[in-house]
Amino acid sequence: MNRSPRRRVLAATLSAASAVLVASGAVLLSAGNANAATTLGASAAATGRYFGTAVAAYKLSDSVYSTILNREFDMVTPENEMKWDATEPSQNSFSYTSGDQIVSQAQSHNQRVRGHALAWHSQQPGWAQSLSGTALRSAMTNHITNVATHYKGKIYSWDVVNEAFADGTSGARRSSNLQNTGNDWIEVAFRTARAADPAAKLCYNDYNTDGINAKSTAVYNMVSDFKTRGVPIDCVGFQGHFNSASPVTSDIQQNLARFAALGVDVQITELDIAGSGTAQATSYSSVVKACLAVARCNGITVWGIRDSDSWRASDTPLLFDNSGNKKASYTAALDALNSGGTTNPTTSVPTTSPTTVLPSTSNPTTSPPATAGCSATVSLNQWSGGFVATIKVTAGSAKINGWTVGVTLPSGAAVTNSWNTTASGSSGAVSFANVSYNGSVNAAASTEFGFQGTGVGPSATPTCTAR
Ligand code: G2I
Repeated sequence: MNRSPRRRVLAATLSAASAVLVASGAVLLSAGNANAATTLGASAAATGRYFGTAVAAYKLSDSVYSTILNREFDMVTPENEMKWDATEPSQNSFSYTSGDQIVSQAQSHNQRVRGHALAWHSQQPGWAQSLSGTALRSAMTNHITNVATHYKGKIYSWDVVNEAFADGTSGARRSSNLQNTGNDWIEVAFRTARAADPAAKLCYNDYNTDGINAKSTAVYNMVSDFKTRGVPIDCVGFQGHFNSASPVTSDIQQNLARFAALGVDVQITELDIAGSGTAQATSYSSVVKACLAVARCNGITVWGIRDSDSWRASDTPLLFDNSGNKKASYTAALDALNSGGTTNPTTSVPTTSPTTVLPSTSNPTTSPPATAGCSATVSLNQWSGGFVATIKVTAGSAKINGWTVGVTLPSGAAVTNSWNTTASGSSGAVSFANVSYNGSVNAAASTEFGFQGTGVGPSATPTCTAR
């Protein structure tokens, strides 16, 4: 995508509007909700969603950058560190140092990771660019198997295939060396990723697909076909790169909803909006609201933290200025998140594993206690030898400020990894407490956490104790 000249013009045009906005900033400031969360991650978590950002490993030592990252965000996408050129610079020789750095910093701050990207026509290492046919196809599957296996258990979702459709009205696949290996390369990539990391959600990701158009309809038709034929796909990412030539349009919500109706989760994955001031803030607000209006839109990721971190820095497209100050667009996004939306986004179901949502009456001895100000339900993705449990915590008739969920694991089962929670114990009776950003849950609202384990997943309704 090469839109920088266009976007620079827009930024210049809007600079005057920005000054006006600063003077009248109250227009965009808090809506006055007493329960409003004060960070993007906490506010998104109150409706069961995440708020993420692209992260560059080499910036983690910048304290302004890392302070904002760890305060505001609960999902990270490595901006370049997990791409093919970074992870396999020579054929079958893998390099994970920078990707590992991002993962370990995310884990130590209770942030989940969106892996990006296993198969893409761009940012391929030179050796792959010169391959074709069966040699390229097997290099692709070897790459996916190795990278997804290396990060197994640490990735919430993978962009398995990125940007495989052509721009314009053709609805065709983008021509690329990967496409030239045969039209089935995308489904082969998804099946290979599922085999390597069965617990990761597997996403298709693209740009200029945010609204309803020929390109998004072509992706829609592919996802529909995959669901019909059992190709394992769990989610679709909409990059959300907007500017004056490709503005936020009102059919984003409708587009997200039509994909969600196919049985996949949907996410905004690389949001940035060229501009400044009121116009930019209003656009951010409308994208956030579109996601909140769709139950299966379970997360939003912006493509960088400060404007200066953006790949298109001259467009000033992000939520923080070059010094790390919150922009009007930040406040607009936060206010939109705090205005609520559909809660309890459903969890996507890997097509190869059945999901069981256990009725709350399944085991009277472990039903939520009558005194609790919260309740919890479990949704299981179970396969032979392992499982992922997603637990939904729902506040009762009053806001809660913290929660602890008790889960009894069957004999032989053990927790190996968890997210959005602090686990105590790993087998038998295990308890899971909220972390800093998801303890506060409004009345009747929900938040989600999860854990992965070996053996058989929990079969009884969890208990929930509120604070
Ligand atoms: O908006 C751009 C994004 C479109 N969707 C897929 C994303 O993966 C893509 O990200 C951008 C990164 O933000 C850039 O940082 O992808 C670019 C490459 O396609 C990245 O740019 C590259 C530069 O082209 C290289 O010269 C540089 O070595 O970043 C590399 C690492 O800094």
